[in-house]
Amino acid sequence: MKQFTSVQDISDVAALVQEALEIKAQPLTFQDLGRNKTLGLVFMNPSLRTRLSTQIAAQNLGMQVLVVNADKDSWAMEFQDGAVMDGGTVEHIKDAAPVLGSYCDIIGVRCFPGLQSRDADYSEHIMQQFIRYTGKPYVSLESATLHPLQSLADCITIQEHRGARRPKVVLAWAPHIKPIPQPVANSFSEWMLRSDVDFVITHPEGYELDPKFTGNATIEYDRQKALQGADFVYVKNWSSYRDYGKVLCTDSNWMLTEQHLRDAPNARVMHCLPLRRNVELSDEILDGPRSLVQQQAANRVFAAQAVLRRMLS
Ligand code: SN0
Repeated sequence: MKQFTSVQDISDVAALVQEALEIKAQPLTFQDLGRNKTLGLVFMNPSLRTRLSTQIAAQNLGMQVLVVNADKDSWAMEFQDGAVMDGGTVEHIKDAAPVLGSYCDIIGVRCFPGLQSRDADYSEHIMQQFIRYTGKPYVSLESATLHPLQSLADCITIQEHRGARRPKVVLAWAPHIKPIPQPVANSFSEWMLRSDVDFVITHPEGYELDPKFTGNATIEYDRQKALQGADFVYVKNWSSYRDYGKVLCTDSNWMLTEQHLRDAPNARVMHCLPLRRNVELSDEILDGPRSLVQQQAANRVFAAQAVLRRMLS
């Protein structure tokens, strides 16, 4: 595998989930596979789980890891082709990326969207330039539109906690205090459409995601109806795709509480973290037996390890 940027890079989702579960049972089985190989992680934005879980995964495979916090301790990078660089940016991606490529065997990059221009963000021009100019296998640490390592960890978590019958999975929009990008929701949708689940998305009108990622998923604007009989409820805020980057709804009733789950007695609740307690999700859910957020975070290691293992093999 040369690239992990989307579920489209995976032909066999269920097999990859299975591989991750096998790695979870015995994380050090392939500890020589990555010997003398270097993974370079570039963060244009903050990270806790992605950073640490990917480092642990690489370590478990015997790799060396280099981390660059490009938002802080390296040179401000220019991504515009033909730019006259007489302003704040110091070096062009065309010059910086080949350097990373020469030092590393696999490159991972986190590059959030700017939420100013939908066309620019959805063209993934930053990620595409990293792929092109490093010339090395590439793993997305969350791009402008997708967060595949998170979604793989979510699939692993659902697989571990599902019963025998096909589960009902609901992606439920929740409020936030500021505009948040769409990648986690886009990505979860495209992975759910490739999984053995019934998938429903619920959000206020105006929050429809890019149909490129939601395909023929059911959209139910009545959240109470959407939640009926749910087995998994994935809570997430995102800003509008239609009115790009805008916050259209601040109704605090969209925060998920126990009260909203009265018709879903067995529902387990998921969130990728970080999350705003008592804005997106209530304390009673997070601190209670329904919550799977810590299990999801723990599974980030095995998601990253399954992907890196395929890249090294
Ligand atoms: C990011 C997002 O895409 O939702 C990263 C999630 C892994 N989340 C945020 O930016 C949250 C920021 C905040 O202030 O709550």
